[in-house]
Amino acid sequence: MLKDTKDQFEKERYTLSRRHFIKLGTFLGSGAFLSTHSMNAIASAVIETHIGEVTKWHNCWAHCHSSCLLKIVTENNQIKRIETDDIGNDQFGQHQVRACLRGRSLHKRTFSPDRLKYPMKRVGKRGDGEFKRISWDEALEEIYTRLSKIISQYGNQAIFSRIGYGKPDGPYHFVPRFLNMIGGFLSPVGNYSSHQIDTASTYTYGDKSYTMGSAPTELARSDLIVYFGNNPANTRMSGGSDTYHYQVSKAKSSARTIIIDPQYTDTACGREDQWIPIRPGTDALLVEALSWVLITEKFVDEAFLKEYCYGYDAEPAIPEHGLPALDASLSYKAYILGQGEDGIEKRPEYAAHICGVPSEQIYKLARELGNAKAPFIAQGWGPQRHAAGEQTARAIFMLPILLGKIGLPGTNNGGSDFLFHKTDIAKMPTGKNPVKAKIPCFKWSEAILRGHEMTSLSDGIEGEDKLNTDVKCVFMYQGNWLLNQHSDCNAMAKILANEELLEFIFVMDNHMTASAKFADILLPDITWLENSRVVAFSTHITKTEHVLDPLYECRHPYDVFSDLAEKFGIGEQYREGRTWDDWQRHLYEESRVKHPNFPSYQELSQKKTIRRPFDPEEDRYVLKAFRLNPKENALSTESGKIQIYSHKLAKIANTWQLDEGDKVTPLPQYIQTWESYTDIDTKKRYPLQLIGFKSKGRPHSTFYNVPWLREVIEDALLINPIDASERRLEQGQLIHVYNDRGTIQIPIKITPRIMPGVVALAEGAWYKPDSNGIDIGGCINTITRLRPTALAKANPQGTNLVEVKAI
Ligand SMILES: Nc1nc2c(c(=O)[nH]1)N[C@H]1C(S)=C(S)[C@@H](COP(=O)(O)OP(=O)(O)OC[C@H]3O[C@@H](n4cnc5c(=O)[nH]c(N)nc54)[C@H](O)[C@@H]3O)O[C@H]1N2
Ligand SMILES: Nc1nc2c(c(=O)[nH]1)N[C@H]1C(S)=C(S)[C@@H](COP(=O)(O)OP(=O)(O)OC[C@H]3O[C@@H](n4cnc5c(=O)[nH]c(N)nc54)[C@H](O)[C@@H]3O)O[C@H]1N2
Ligand SMILES: [Mo]
Repeated sequence: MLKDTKDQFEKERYTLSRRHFIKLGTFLGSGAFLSTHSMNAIASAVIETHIGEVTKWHNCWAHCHSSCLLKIVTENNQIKRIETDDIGNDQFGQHQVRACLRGRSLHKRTFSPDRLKYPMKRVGKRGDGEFKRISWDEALEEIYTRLSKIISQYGNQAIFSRIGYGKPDGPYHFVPRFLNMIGGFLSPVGNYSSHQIDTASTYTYGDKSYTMGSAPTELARSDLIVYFGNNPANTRMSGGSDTYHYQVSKAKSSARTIIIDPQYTDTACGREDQWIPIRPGTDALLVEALSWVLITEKFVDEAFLKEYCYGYDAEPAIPEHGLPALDASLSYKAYILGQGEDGIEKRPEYAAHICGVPSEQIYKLARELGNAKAPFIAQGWGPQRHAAGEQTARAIFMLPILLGKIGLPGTNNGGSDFLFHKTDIAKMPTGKNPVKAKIPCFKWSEAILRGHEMTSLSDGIEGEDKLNTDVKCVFMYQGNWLLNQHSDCNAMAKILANEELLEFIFVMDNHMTASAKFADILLPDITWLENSRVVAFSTHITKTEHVLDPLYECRHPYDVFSDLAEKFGIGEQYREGRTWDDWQRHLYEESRVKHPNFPSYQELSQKKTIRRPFDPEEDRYVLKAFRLNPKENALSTESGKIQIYSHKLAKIANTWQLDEGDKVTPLPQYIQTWESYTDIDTKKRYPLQLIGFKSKGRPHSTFYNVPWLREVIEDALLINPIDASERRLEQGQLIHVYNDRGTIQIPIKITPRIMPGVVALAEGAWYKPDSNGIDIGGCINTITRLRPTALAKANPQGTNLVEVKAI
């Protein structure tokens, strides 16, 4: 029996058994297709299945960017079951886009008992979760009054806002549009996903778009795949997404595949040729050792490095770029060969004991890389979500750079191998933000405590030299980053509870999350199935329709923000005479100017979903134009070339006020950080490294409240048998994993799929402290740290030292 249906409302609304669900779910990531009709098949809007049943096309808006097609079978405005794409061909490029377990359990999320039903105002202490129901008008009036007070007392810079990832790629720009119209807000630089690699990409390749490298379809032309902390089997797992592209393309080339990760991931899972477990945070050191072999054994492409790159060796001055000459002793080559400032040769023997990778393996990998014709080297974003993550990302970029294997078929630039799952639909215009100052996204919480002290040199403030106020209001739409997805939940709970420091917290969500409990005003949003939107993805364009009428008193956020704008006397300016549907049409028509091959809005509205077949053979490798003509297609780096040595970073290293132990270096070099494998002092008490990862069971914290998913993919701390037996732990037992910041109570999973000395926990479980302050919800961020990285000032959530004990 399912235990998750306390709510009567819910009981009435599903008929699908769990067994049926799991059977469907076995398609998860497998790309096993039931071939039916021909390509270009177009689903009709409403298909009668059984008498009384109506099937409507929708799609899953989970934050993995696959936007899988869903067929929602309803009867009398009630959902009977959710099926997925069964139309189209099973030929790669025209394939069905089959949803994973999340999309197929969407109704469970929709009707979850903790669904927010009415606008609410906090009555208890912040965080206690005590609210009283109020009317929409009372809620909007209260928001108006509180925002107005903050603006008049502290100015708009005191309002921090960013959109969370409840439903990505969407036209939810109605929030910044509203805030900009009332005078602006303190906006974030970067995000929790990829701020470090984006920064690395900007310094190395000229802008952050190079975080995304070649598409997985290029694997078909590669002879060696090397993945650093990249697990598409979890992160892009749907049947139509990159995991499938990865499998099909890899099968075509039979490329040797090497996975470098502390975990034996599902991406490896018997489909790899070699798993190289590596200690978290040490990839940059491994790359240095590989570089040493590549240089000393003459595998590097000197001609490429000279023509396309800057700083491998000595460089002459480039007056047109305002660059001084670079002395050979400052170059990358000198650094690796021990002819630089530190005088250390970066031999594999030196790296081996820190990385946990035997030196013979390092020599072997370097030679394989050196001999590969088209190595495809990619990184996920786990390696960069660490204390010196920018350095790690820059270091991994160095491998294809040294080999000169960039801008060629089958190769990659060392970035992430996402396909081209882009939403091409125009966004609602947000106007200009009158507040110029921006803050690194992870630093918003520090700005509550000391915003007025924050400067560009000490805290990475952009747009202004300094902030002139502390943050007094947090305005959060569809996020759980007040604490759950941020770091150090216990410390954050104290900061958020302090009403003198933080005067107003606004949250609009679907569920009573850990963050929602801290709201002063909490608004109930409609969920995906009550909403409509146009999405254009690599494989299809869909105009989803309302499957359900808005439940309870939930309202469309556009209408809510439009009414709020009305309170500020700018309703008409906000709406420009359009309803939400009018905006959708308008934005779609704008997109068609850029994409004339898109169907008309009318056709799309009628057909609901239209396939966009793609040619898997098409070139999708990055930096093609640059490789063909580096002068005409110069990069926007300091030298116009791939920037190995950065003068800008050399300047930052000399001018920024960095915290003790933090380092910025002009070369991509390994840095020993706090709470790393080499932090001997902290390791005396907390000997295990803890990393997080993305669970198959949810996108972050969204869908956590779906018991089906939790049953299928159980949350547990992964621990190696060696570490478990040292602590006399048994399979499945409840343990405490802890450090100075807090304690999490969770079962363990003893498995050789995690390397000794490292434990791993899926991120996204909901923080739930018991009366002793122990987090029985299992949220990893209860024990992650608030200290940002040195350069991007980003979230280091993979760098943690902990201990585990039986309870
Ligand atoms: N330790 C650790 N922490 C991490 C990470 C990690 O790897 N390790 N990963 C980080 C990353 S990469 C990211 S992107 C962030 C993500 O962090 P967030 O952006 O906070 O994403 P979610 O946790 O999914 O929270 C999204 C919220 O939106 C709500 N929601 C969903 N749909 C809707 C809707 O239609 N309307 C409204 N109003 N709300 C909706 C959901 O209920 C949920 O509460 O977490 C970061 N935190
Ligand atoms: N199922 C699912 N899919 C998702 C999401 C989700 O929450 N659930 N979130 C989406 C979002 S917002 C994002 S940003 C993406 C990105 O997701 P990523 O950040 O790429 O995913 P992670 O699982 O955090 O990390 C990838 C791998 O890095 C490994 N790793 C951690 N530290 C290190 C290290 O120091 N070195 C090496 N070599 N490996 C390391 C982890 O073990 C993991 O296997 O995923 C997206 N897709
Ligand atoms: Mo993310």
